[in-house]
Amino acid sequence: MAKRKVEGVEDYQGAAAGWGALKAVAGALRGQMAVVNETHGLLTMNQPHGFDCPGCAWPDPKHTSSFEFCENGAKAVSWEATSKRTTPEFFAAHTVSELWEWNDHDLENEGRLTHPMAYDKASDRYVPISWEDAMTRIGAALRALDDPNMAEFYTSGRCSNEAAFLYQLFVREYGTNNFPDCSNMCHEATSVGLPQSIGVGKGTVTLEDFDHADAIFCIGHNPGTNHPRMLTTLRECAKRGAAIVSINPLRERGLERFMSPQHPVEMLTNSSTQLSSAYYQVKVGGDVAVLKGMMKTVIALDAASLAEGGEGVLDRAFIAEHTDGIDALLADLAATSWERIEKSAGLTRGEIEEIGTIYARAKNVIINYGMGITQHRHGTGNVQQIANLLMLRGNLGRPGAGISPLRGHSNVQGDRTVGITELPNQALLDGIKKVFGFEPPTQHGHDAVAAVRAIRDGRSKALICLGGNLAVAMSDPETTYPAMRGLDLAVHIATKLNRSHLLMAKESIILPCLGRTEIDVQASGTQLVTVEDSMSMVHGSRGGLKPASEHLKSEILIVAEMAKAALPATKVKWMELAADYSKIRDAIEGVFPAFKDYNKRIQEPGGFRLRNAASEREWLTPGKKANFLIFSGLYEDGSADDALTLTTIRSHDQYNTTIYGMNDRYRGITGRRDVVFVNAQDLASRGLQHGDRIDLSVAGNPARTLRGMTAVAYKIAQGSVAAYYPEANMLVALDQHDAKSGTPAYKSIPIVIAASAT
Ligand SMILES: Nc1nc2c(c(=O)[nH]1)N[C@H]1C(S)=C(S)[C@@H](COP(=O)(O)OP(=O)(O)OC[C@H]3O[C@@H](n4cnc5c(=O)[nH]c(N)nc54)[C@H](O)[C@@H]3O)O[C@H]1N2
Ligand SMILES: Nc1nc2c(c(=O)[nH]1)N[C@H]1C(S)=C(S)[C@@H](COP(=O)(O)OP(=O)(O)OC[C@H]3O[C@@H](n4cnc5c(=O)[nH]c(N)nc54)[C@H](O)[C@@H]3O)O[C@H]1N2
Ligand SMILES: [Mo]
Repeated sequence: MAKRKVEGVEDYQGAAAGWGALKAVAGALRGQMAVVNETHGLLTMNQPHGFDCPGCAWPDPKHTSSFEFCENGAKAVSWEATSKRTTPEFFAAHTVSELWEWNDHDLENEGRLTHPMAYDKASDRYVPISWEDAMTRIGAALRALDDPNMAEFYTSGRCSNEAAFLYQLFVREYGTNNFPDCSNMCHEATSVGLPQSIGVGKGTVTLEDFDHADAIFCIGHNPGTNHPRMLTTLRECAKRGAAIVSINPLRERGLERFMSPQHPVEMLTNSSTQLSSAYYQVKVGGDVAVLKGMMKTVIALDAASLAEGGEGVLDRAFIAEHTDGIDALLADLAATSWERIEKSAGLTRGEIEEIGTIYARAKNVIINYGMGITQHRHGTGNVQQIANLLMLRGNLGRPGAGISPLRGHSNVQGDRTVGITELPNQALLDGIKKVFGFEPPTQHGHDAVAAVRAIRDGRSKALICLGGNLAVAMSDPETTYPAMRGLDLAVHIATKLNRSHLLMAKESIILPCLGRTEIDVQASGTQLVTVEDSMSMVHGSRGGLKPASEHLKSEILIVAEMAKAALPATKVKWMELAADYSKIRDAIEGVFPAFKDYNKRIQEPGGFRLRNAASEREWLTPGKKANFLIFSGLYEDGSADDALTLTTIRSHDQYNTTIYGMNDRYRGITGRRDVVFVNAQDLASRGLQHGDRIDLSVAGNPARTLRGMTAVAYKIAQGSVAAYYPEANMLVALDQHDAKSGTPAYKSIPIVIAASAT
């Protein structure tokens, strides 16, 4: 049957990247930039003396390659380097109530913030405020709280190591460990799960390992959109003959085919490189089942090999010397039936055995994963089963093998490394005390969900945000929005206006900051900042563009001034540190020995790699071994029979809550975001059709209903549906999160769909 024609919905035929990407970049530049600056901005990105791309955390080959083309990197840069401005005149012309009605794209599309602004209730407008007054008010409000634990200090992962370090220092001297962080909504399942398994909460591979891998698994991530520079690496691997296996409910073009803009022959002949050698459309939330099925296959192949007099498939030497817990894992796998695995995975035993066999036959294996793994009620369990699978064949701590969580924000990993954590360890606390001479608080603080709960319950009255758009990124806007409107103080250090800034507290202040692309001049001269990528490489970033407004301050200076205003008896020389960022790096080195010779080592091309014990087979777990950990049972949703599982995903034209445009090219969507991707059979069995308007309700809780979405018949696993983040966040209750890590379950929401009532 021919598909019915639906406005803005078509099948996308092309490969990832290619001419469409070049066209999209040209469009992005035209839309945002004054022509003079564009080439400089783009050409210094990820160059030895340029700035780190704010797009994603995928590493660069030594930071010395010729300009690596990336469509979404170019969008991120042009969005920041735009010639548009959100000025005091703009705020004078629009009340906050009026701006609230604007959509997320239009708010940010007004351009860069230019002046510090404070909310004036009488006129319902943001009005200009001097930096001095802003700091005085913030300092007074923070000092007025009965308890420092009544304030929340959010971080979004774009800020540099230097800014993050100074921020945590300020917050700890102020007296709390309340550090809600974008990471809590992102890779927290990794940060909590991996240390228990292998003793470190980060990936173990380097870019060079990809040159030696025989099989590469991509589970629950979409590199064509979210880590586009990874496609170049995958392409090399595919050309070399390495197997690339994708496990994803949706057929993602970026995992299937990639036409490299750097390879003129491919561009000219319109050919492309096939990436995935195998693609398995797992049911949303079915990864534990797939991973257990793969492990069962490995065990069975091992037994068969031994029976034939072979040497087996398990890496027995590794397991004996380096691990604990294999017996419990074997017992758990034996007790898990194929029947249940097939049901939960939405794949047949034959298919899972195929994947398991590819894994078992490959000498060196890397497993990459993203939000499709972490943002579940069992996200930590997912991560730990990946570690188990790797450990069975000793695929950790040797060349060409390892675990590779794809981090989100470009410096989210670095922010964590330098102290943004609600659970400080003793070394961090001792380091701060030694270097700065004050006693940092030891009591555990709030993560993102806990912070919102505390704000909702009136236990926290102040919120400072170093970047981001917490209210929109967080689950459950119906809880989060009113909660934030009950604050006494809300401060947003930001580059662009967003919805979180429009949730008015008694006192609301916006502080505009420099972005990564801009020249940062302080008392000692032009400054450089540093960041850490997904593979623990730390390197410098130096902006080259003229700041968007003469009134902007760097995040570092803003934090320093805030600290000075809030802490009259401070022991830290804030202004000295802010005047010369190399002094901040010296302080970081003082607190964290891993940063030895920090200022010197960032001079090397490509920077330096922070040591990762697990990649040297040193296990920093209590038992000094890597642990096989059990996830009991499978993820089986107990909700109604007709329930589907909704996952929320990013379009190609968005950066988290920043909506660049309304297209999602690789999924064939143009000019709209109000779509839901559904398997054709799931539509048919409900009497629905491609293009129908439907409502999505949380199973068992019709009060949470997202109305009037358009159903798109899509190549998605049966039983699974997908919609865009953040539009679908109202379907995720605040309490729906991974019990172990607190990561909201943005990707496993039981829902029912029906023809729209509106
Ligand atoms: N251009 C751009 N780049 C970005 C971002 C952006 O928004 N735009 N965001 C940045 C950030 S903060 C992050 S965290 C990363 C996010 O990068 P990704 O992890 O790629 O993010 P998502 O779009 O959430 O998509 C995850 C993928 O998981 C799949 N998936 C969904 N549910 C499941 C499941 O249950 N199992 C499996 N196996 N797969 C599933 C989806 O189909 C999708 O392909 O990207 C970073 N880079
Ligand atoms: N349903 C659903 N929800 C999700 C997710 C999902 O997959 N599904 N993903 C989650 C994930 S992985 C993440 S990381 C979070 C993201 O959560 P956040 O990090 O809070 O959100 P962003 O959209 O990245 O923040 C955008 C804002 O950051 C500010 N900004 C941009 N650049 C800079 C800068 O250089 N400095 C400063 N100070 N501010 C800047 C701008 O004002 C902009 O409006 O969302 C989470 N929410
Ligand atoms: Mo993220």
